[in-house]
Amino acid sequence: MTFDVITIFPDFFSSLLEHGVLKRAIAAGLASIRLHDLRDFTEDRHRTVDDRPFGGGPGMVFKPDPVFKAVAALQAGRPDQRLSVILLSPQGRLFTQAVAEELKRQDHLVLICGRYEGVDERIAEHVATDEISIGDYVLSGGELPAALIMESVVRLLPGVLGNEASAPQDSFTTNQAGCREFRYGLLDFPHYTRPADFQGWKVPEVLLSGNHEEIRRWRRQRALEKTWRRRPDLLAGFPLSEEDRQWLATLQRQACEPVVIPGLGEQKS
Ligand code: 9D3
Repeated sequence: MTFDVITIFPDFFSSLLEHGVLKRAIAAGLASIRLHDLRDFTEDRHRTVDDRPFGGGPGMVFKPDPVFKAVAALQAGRPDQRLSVILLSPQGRLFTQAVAEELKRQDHLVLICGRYEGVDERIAEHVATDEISIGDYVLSGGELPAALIMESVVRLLPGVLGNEASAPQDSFTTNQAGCREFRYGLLDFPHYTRPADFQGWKVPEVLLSGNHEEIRRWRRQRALEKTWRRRPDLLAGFPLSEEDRQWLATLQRQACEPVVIPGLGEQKS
């Protein structure tokens, strides 16, 4: 899989390519990441990539011409296929594991990293084929989002993590619109390793018991409980077993149970 990254900070990516999953995938010949300095596609002496916004307002906007030229140069190398061109922007569709699963099917992606107040809208309209945001928080540009997307897509490629035949098992559900959709499933259960007692903080007894059925049930209950408390949105799309439903009903009853505070409401004598 080939990623072509268009950025004014190509150096930002160098350490990422020297570590972890991206380094391994590149070394194994399963991914290649090519960095393109947007300023190389300018024509003026100052290598200008930005300009003031029409209509006024603060900040600067990426000019359309250098971005257009950068993508055109890449497209010229692949005249047979229309390239997938992703603009990273806060206005894009939200990046999720489902989007990563979708992108891993491509053999070539172009990633445009914006900066400043944004990119001339004509790039989003006429050059990009997709627009993606990584979440509802303000960053200074698309470089970190591009790196994040490459990391999460590359680790799904067959052979990268040694997961040659990693067929998705229980990861798909049907959403309200009736479409098959990826879900994380539940949040993970807690993990422990030795020592069984660390500074007086003990590992739950059940995990030391050797009773595999009890361990399975404990882990499932902890995963359900954590998901119910922190990410109830995930439960909406998750296929629950009858046992799961019973445990969630128990949690709900416990939560509705009035808290007993000894002595509360008693008259002082
Ligand atoms: C504070 C400026 N904002 C005014 C409402 C608009 C804005 C413009 C450009 C906010 C951030 C940016 C730069 N961000 C990205 O290019 C970006 C991004 C992000 O900020 N959050 C989540 N995903 C992404 S993908 C690209």
